Amino acid sequence: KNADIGLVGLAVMGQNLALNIADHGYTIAVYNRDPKKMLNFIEECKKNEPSHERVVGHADLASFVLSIKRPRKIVLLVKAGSATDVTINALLPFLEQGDIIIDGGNALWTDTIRREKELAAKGIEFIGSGVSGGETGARFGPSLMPSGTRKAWSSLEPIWRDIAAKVDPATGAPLEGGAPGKPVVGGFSCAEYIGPDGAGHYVKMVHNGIEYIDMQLICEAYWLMKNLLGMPADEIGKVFAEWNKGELSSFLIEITADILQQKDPAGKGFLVDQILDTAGQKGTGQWTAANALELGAPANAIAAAVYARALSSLKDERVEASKILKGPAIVQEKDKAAIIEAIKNALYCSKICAYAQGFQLIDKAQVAYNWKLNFGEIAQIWRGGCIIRARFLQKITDAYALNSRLKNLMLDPYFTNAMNEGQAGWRKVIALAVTNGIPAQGFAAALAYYDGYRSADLPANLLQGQRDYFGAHTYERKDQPRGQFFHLDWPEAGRPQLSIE
Ligand code: NBP
Repeated sequence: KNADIGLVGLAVMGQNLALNIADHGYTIAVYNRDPKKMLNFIEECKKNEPSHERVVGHADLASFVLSIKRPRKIVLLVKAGSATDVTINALLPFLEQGDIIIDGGNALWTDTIRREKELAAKGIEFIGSGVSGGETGARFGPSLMPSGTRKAWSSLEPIWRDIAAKVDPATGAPLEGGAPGKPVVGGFSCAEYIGPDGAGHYVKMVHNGIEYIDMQLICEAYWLMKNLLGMPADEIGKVFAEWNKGELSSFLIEITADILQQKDPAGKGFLVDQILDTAGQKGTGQWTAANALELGAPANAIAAAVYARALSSLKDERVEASKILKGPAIVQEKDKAAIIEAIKNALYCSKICAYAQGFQLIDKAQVAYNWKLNFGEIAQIWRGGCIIRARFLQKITDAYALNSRLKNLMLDPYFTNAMNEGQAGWRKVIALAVTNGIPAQGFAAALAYYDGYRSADLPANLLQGQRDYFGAHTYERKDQPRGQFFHLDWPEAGRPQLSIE
């Protein structure tokens, strides 16, 4: 009984998180459904890992569970969905009251709420923890978004804080440089208690929704530079590398600069030009957009990113349609420097909208699911380790520190100013995309959100009139207090006027 923690699921995430935990001085018991994978992992650890003695493999669940100190902490990193339920049910006969299961998979938050309830009835604690950062994050410091009871969190907290990504507390800059056996220590730890039951997985899901639109916006910036300016991939990559030195600095911009400058190993120019233009998806972006629809949150840019991937997947249809459906001929722009600057503005302003939508959605969710979430802390733990880590997140942290009840990120003075400064370029880029027939649905959706949100008046007066006309749904009047509802018998009232015409 000497393991500090256990872990089930030795695929890419489980192996890396186990090594991260061991590097921080904890003894970890590991188990995988297929024992061959566990044995291979242990063999590899012995060859390559300084902390291998602290990783102990088990081929059967009973010995695995019994080897862990009580109250037991068992991390699941199995395929999200039914595999998680199967694994929990397999563990249950060996668990005792007060033991804690931590699901680090990308679970749907409603599943986490259900699992927490079912396990609480059996005296078992359940933490749903978002884990972001992919393979490298899991190995050297992910962003961790745990939720469950405070009691369970206090038991997990020391390990979770140790293994999470670290950032400079003042600047928010990630502290890099972790290596096997030499983890990064000190700094602000990107692991923070999010709230009860499914809150952690919900926040992780929205993180992924933001990731979808963040990636889509970067792709649109690349596509506009390629098509409006005729720039080759490596030159565009250098622009991204330059942008990475300023307010757009982020993990995604950094890897984009690398990807665009990568030569094709098969010798055909740049690799990006040889990659088939169909994007896959595993579902978290779609969950985010679907839940935004359900809660009535205007996350249209996040949804646009999901639709853009769906459209990209119709490659054969698009190839056929391109022979039939015509658009304007692209006229390349002459003033390269000015257009690049405008695209940069479009990217930054759209990105602000994407985050504004993500936080607005989380705000709706906390009301719907009875959570009390701390937006400043969420922004803080996204500063390091995760895929959307960015210099910009320090500004979001600052915005919520200044006003924890901020209604919309765009209303923070820094972001209001950024939108004011960038919007001329943003509008110009979208106009050029439209007149040249270049799809830029992420930029355009974000601008529609911005223009809609800043409009005191919208044409929904007519819409409500239509609803009242055909469905007697009633309307409120501008000249009467809110909450008083009116109905007109439209066909009757309208007919005399129609007959005059
Ligand atoms: P996968 O999502 O590919 O899952 C593979 C693991 O699940 C293996 O250990 C496999 O066991 C186990 N498993 C399966 Br599949 N069905 C099972 C079942 N019925 N019972 C028990 N175990 C089962 O691995 P991953 O990419 O490492 O991701 C792990 C979790 O972390 C997922 O929930 C994922 O969504 C989440 N996540 C992934 C990333 C990423 O970048 N990959 C990032 C953040 C979060 P076997 O070896 O016996 O088949």
